[in-house]
Amino acid sequence: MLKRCTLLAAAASLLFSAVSHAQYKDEYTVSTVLPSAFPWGQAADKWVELVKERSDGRINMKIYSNSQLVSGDQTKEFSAMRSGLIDMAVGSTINWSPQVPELNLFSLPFLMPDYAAIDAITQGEAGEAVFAAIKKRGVTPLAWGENGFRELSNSKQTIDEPADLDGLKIRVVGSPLFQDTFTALGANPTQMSWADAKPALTTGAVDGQENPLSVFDVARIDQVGQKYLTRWHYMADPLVFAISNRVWDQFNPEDQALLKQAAIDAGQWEIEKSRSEIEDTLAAIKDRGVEVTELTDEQRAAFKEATQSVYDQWAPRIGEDLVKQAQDAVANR
Ligand code: X2X
Repeated sequence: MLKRCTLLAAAASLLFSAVSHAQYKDEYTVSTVLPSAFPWGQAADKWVELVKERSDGRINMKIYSNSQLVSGDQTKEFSAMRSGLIDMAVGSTINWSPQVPELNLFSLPFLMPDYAAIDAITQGEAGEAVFAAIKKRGVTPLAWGENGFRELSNSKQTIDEPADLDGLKIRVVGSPLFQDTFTALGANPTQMSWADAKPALTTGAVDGQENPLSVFDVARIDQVGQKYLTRWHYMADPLVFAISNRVWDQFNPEDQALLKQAAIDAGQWEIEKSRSEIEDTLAAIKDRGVEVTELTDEQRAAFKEATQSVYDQWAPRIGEDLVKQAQDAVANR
């Protein structure tokens, strides 16, 4: 009897795995903005590699970089995932913030002074609340990665106080929050995709931009006239490994756990790697003749002060409680 039961159970489980396996796609699309030459693309590569390895080749994912699945418009990536046009993505909080207002949290100027502050938010209750907000809007977040602290570059002059930004045309991406930050600083912000950014810098349609050092370095932003770089660490954009709810629900619980753990491991690997490379990246940028300005605490405080209005404008949209939770996490880090 026992033997028969065991056999039956085995047959049932075989059948179940055959059926559930049959529902899986041959290949899942993974969207990214930046390709493999950048830490962001490497985070996605690592995820794909770990999933393939741990599933013995049952779950295959293919990366489409340069936002090509949304014709270069990175602010449409989240909607495309929600509607099932894209299965998975490793995306920046900035690019998804038009659809998930809570993600603007990370864009609040000077909220996170250092890596420990980022971790205090992402790894704590505020991070959980942000993940819940993403899930509610149709996408399942699995893990955090990191694009990095975004520094300011321009083609005109050294910037070490807000007045230096006066009238400068700055390329920004994503959320209207950036319009408000740069307007508060007296600059003239213009929103455009990453695909349009380099051409705009080349022609001088804009004077400056903000991106992590790794992006400045790999994309060779110095070659399009960006001679001045200010390390103001005004914000950092985490990356989120995520999967459309519709696709997520098709995986059995074991494979859901596998996908999630692989994302966590890939994210941790990428965060550590990109943080450890930052000094070398900085040296490489300086070697190419870029003038790098480090702000003193006082100078940074002046920028912080000048952008306080952004909190008043945005805390209600992000959620006052979430902003407070994040501020407390930073204060207690
Ligand atoms: O467009 C940018 O600046 C980039 C590549 O950093 C993002 O996608 C947020």
